[in-house]
Amino acid sequence: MVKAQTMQYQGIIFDLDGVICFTDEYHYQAWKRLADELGVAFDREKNNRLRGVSRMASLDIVLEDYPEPLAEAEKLALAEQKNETYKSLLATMTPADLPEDVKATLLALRARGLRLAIGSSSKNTPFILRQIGLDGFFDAVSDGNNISKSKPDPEVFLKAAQMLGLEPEQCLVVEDAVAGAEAAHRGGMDAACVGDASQAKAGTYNLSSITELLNVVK
Ligand code: B16
Ligand code: MG
Repeated sequence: MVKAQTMQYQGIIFDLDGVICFTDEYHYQAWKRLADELGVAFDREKNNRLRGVSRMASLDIVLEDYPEPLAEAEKLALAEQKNETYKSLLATMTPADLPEDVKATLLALRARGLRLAIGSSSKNTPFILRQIGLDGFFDAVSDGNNISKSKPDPEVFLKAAQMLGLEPEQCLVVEDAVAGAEAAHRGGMDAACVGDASQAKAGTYNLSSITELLNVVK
């Protein structure tokens, strides 16, 4: 999967949760509260399986050990309950929750003339970007509100590339989820991975910090 070192990317598509900001901890807390109420086991290992996965697909994973099947309407209500908890945690975020290394990396990439986009499965993307002071910063935002298939399907990244006016192979995806890295590859894009996906060696580049992006991208 490693491309030539001379690869010139023109656009960088950033996953949001787990890359730009650490809302993954809030997802964990919100799912944990729901799981405790339902009496099903839920831990950080299981939470890792939810990275990049849509809200309803995440619920199915949370309910794996639930003793009886639930009707669609009940599942929608549970997903909504989790989302309300999650949103109340997001409401506590401020621009101070944008990590300094992420901010510095974004500004350095922009100064190099790269086009920058978000490619996130989250329907809460606009709210999160406002909370951390990045509303209007990106050249394109593709998120859970404009896709019909979640990662590992490449739809969210292909739409981001299209919004940037670039071909998939001109874009580099930055991801923390194995499902997200797979989505990038299936869309014909390279992936630079951090966190969980980097540990799993799921990327074209497996980084130990986001600032290493500045070595990968010209
Ligand atoms: P929401 P990403 C993903 O965001 C999260 O990693 C995943 O855990 C979550 O289930 C999904 O968004 C949907 O989020 O419930 O807010 O619509 O990593 O693709 O930025
Ligand atoms: Mg993520």
